[in-house]
Amino acid sequence: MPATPPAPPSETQLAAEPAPLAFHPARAALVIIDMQRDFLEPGGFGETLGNDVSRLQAAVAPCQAVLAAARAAGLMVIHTREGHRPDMMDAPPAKVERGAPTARIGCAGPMGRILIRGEPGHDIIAALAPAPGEPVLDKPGKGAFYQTDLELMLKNRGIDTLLVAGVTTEVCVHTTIREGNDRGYRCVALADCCASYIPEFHRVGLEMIKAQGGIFGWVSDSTALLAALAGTATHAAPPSAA
Ligand code: C5J
Repeated sequence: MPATPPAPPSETQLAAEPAPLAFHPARAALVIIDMQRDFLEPGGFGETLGNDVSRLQAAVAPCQAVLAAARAAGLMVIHTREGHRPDMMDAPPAKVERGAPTARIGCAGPMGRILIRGEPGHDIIAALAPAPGEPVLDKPGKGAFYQTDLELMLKNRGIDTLLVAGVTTEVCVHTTIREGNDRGYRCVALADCCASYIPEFHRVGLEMIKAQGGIFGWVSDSTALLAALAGTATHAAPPSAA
């Protein structure tokens, strides 16, 4: 006989735009997108594209704060990494060949082969290292749902709200939020926990999410999430999916 799901904990209110959002901590996941050395450190994929990677550092401390709060509150925490198999069978030529980087995906760099799984540059930065038991999702694309088991994990854990952090705002964060929105999740971008190499894209990327009544999500920040989670009980055993 199937077990009766435990009653969900009480909702908490998150200050967000375009409107506050009520969510159950046990049904929310913190999804930290691609906080990898390849994007944040010199010599990686981000720099080969001509970017100033130091711009992404602003998101690290806010991410650390929400990660600690999410763990304390018992939220599901998921880390993602963009990258490819060493044989690059999952890397579309159209992606590898695009643009004029100083080194393409798969080329040797100071942190190993660029954007390749198992290489030092593919690792998540030490400041945001996943804890044991936290899923680390390897994705070949920009969105965290594409060709991954993210949706299955979320469904099995009864998750309906995604609190999204990471880099870059207008690429992998945006794509993941758009994918999640289309699948029926309430997706919240945590503004100061996201960053872009191009500050204007970060600003406008967030505007796009919350415009038109929240056309594909909400925008909040680390301060608001910490306040929302303060005083919430530990929800280590979330309810099953309905
Ligand atoms: C990019 C990402 N920008 N994680 N990837 O290529 O946003």
